[in-house]
Amino acid sequence: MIDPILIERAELRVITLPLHRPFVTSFGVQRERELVLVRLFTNLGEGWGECPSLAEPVYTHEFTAGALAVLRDHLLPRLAGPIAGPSRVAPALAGVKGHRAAKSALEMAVLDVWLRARSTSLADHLGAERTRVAVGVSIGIHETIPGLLADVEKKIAEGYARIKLKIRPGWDVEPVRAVRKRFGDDVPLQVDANAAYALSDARRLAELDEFGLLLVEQPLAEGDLVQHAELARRLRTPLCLDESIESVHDTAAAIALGSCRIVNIKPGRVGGYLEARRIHDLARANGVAVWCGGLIESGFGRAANLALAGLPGFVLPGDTSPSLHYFPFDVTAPFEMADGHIDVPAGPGLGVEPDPEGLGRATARRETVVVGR
Ligand code: SMG
Ligand code: MG
Repeated sequence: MIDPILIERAELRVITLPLHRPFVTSFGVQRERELVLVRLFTNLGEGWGECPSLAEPVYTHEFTAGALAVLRDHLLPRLAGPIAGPSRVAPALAGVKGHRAAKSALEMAVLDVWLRARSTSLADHLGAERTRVAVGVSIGIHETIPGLLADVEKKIAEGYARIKLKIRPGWDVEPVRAVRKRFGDDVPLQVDANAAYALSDARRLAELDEFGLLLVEQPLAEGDLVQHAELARRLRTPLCLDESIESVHDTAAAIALGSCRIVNIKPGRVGGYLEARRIHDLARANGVAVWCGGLIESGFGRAANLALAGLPGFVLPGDTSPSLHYFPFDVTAPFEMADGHIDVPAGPGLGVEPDPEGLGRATARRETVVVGR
């Protein structure tokens, strides 16, 4: 029997990781990756969590300054008493609406502390069955088709198990056609619209059906479960939801309505790894495939995502590319990809340690919040 966790203090760090090149999606251009790391100091030791919100509220409502404020002023104070285990974190924070990425960072850090105290890996705790997972890569919107083809060629040569192209109105059928023409029909290929279309674009989107895509990810707005169900009836390509799925509750509604056949699970979008597992379990029980999405996390978030991606219902390659695909350096030791796969971390907790040099370089600012006693 291990004592309950008592959080003494938390260190909130804003880190900035430079990107090799800007990452362009239908909602904007990311030139660097700013995110918030949480380090908890407790009676049982330390743990790390990552809040993968963006610098601006353009993907969800969360953003760096808001995440810092909600962590400091509203979430950490709710964790001031003894915490019996990681499963008690979400209920303790439930009084605060939304802010799922910030909540997920705290649950992740508590998992890290608690699992280290038990010498158990996150992968084992979640029920991962694989020791290595297939890795896909997400390719942003390019200015030209030749530029895109050169990028895709490089990623195929690096051995990625699947290619995802970002699309938006004006950059959809032509780039997909060009990639198929150049690299053939055998490349596992999918597209992600990040909510850039409306149901009135159904005909345009149906033109993608001839390319044998694995899926079309989040074509319509996040609230459009009913419209996605209608679109699903008009396309042969399976629909996958990302932004629309913030909880197991949303997943149940999407499945009941027929809004998707596949779900992208991002722990930061759904409030944490335990909710992510519940979504996996529900989807699996209903024959809905899931895969692990990415929010350009640092090595901490990527480590935890790899653990999740080891669960049996994760039947499609995830957006879990090694961090050096995006960044010149990371805040943990970098993961290596071999044959399109990365090993699931096996060490206790998240299974990764901070790299003091990378962490020092990336840290833009930090503050300490006193939590208990
Ligand atoms: O982490 O490799 C990654 C990025 C994967 O394309 C990716 N994520 O909607 O699925 C998505 C996007 C959101 C990126 S926001 C920075
Ligand atoms: Mg997406």
